Amino acid sequence: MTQLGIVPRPARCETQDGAAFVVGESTTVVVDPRPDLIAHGVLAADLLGRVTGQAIEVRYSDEARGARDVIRLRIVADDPGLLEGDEAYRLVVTPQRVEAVARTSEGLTHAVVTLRQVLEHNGDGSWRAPCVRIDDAPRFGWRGLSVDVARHFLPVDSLKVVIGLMAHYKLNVLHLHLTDDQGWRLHVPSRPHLARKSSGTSVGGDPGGYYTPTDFGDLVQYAAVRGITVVPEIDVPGHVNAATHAYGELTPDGVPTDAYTGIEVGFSRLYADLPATSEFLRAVFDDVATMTPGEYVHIGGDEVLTMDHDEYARLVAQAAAAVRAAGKKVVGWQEIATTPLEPGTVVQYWDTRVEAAPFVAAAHAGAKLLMSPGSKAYLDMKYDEHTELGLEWAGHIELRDAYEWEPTTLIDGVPADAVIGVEAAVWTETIRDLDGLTTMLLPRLAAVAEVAWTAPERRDWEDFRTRVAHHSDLWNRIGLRWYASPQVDWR
Ligand code: TNX
Repeated sequence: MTQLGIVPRPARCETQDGAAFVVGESTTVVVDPRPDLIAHGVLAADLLGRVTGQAIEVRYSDEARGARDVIRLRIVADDPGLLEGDEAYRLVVTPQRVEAVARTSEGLTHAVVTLRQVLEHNGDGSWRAPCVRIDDAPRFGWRGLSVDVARHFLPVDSLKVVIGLMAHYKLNVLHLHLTDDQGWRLHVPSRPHLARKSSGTSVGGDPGGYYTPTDFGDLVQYAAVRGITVVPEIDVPGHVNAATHAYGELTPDGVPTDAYTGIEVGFSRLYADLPATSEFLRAVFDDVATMTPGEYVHIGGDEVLTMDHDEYARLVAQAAAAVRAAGKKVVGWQEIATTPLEPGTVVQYWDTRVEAAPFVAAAHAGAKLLMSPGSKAYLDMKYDEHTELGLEWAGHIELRDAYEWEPTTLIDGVPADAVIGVEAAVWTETIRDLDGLTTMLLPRLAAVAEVAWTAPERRDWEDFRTRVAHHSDLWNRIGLRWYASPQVDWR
């Protein structure tokens, strides 16, 4: 049996030796003449065409059932053969045709990127997909990547590359850490000085920037077309120097704080007793919620080192109330688990050095846990001591470390069904541009994606390392920088 390099590993995959579907000049993508499917056909043709280097035509048809040389995409609400869940898909490749079936457009995108992953050079300029039948669906509904655009700003075009990579690995949540001590990266109409005054630089005095509401809408749409929801994070009540720099009314003496380009954490804060604070929280979260079609808004809540716990809890409650009043659900870093939470709040676990008790209590009170353990899923950690970029506070994370962990047994006493999913995170204190970012993401993002997608009994390191070896070819063709982990025999 030929081994296909599909990552994350599908639930079921049967290959047949020898025969293949050839993607040639006359191959077309065929969809039913429905507006949503037409858009899908165009995206699929684009995704596949970029790999093969040849434009693929899209046709609409009701009569393509028997047609040859076609890649047919179908959304079928009641196909009994599909696995359970909104994101399930089936991909069947025969020498005559490729059939992709799903219940939703998200599922269909998973089928298309799977096809893209199995395409191989024929040697004569054409491409082939080995004959295969795949039935697949994800383990977790939240498969995320958090990107820190505050420490170093990342332009829209670079984020689109990241979104493309996420779709390739079937990740479906892009969490943007939009604000921190060093910069405020989203224009908020009701508080215009935030982006105007506090976006000019990045860590070390590197160039800054911010997203206008139009830029942000563009990102949200670009992601949505690829099955990805954007979760914006406004980090409060710590990590707020960019806010106190723009609005002096947020500080006790009314004087704006200085701009900050270092990488310390924990020193900045809001003040619960200032009248400007609650108005600020309400206005900012309201505006951000308005710009966000997704269900969730992230309130941060991490690393507040200069405030007593009561005041911290009051501020977290105010931020959460503002998010809920704007019709969204709340996500926060793990520290919020020490405060009273509404059921359905998502607690993002990151620091594995702390006690389990608050998470167990939060889970029993109806909170959900999102797993981003620093020692496994923080993709800004160095691979080893020779890695040029990155930090080391959570240790070194080689590819195998990012792969071999189980989200439901990370925290003693948290029931498995409280785990909503898995999120990788990449912080950008040391990462200055897209090349640096992809060097830290690849290949580890593929590993975390498999942890999030594939059932534990289907996960196996030896199997993963041979599959992921196929992926460098595409990274190279797209021109992405990546880290050649010595744990893989790259092809
Ligand atoms: C911890 S994780 C932080 C960030 C840093 C990161 C660096 C978390 C919620 N806070 O402020 O950027 O470590 O790895």
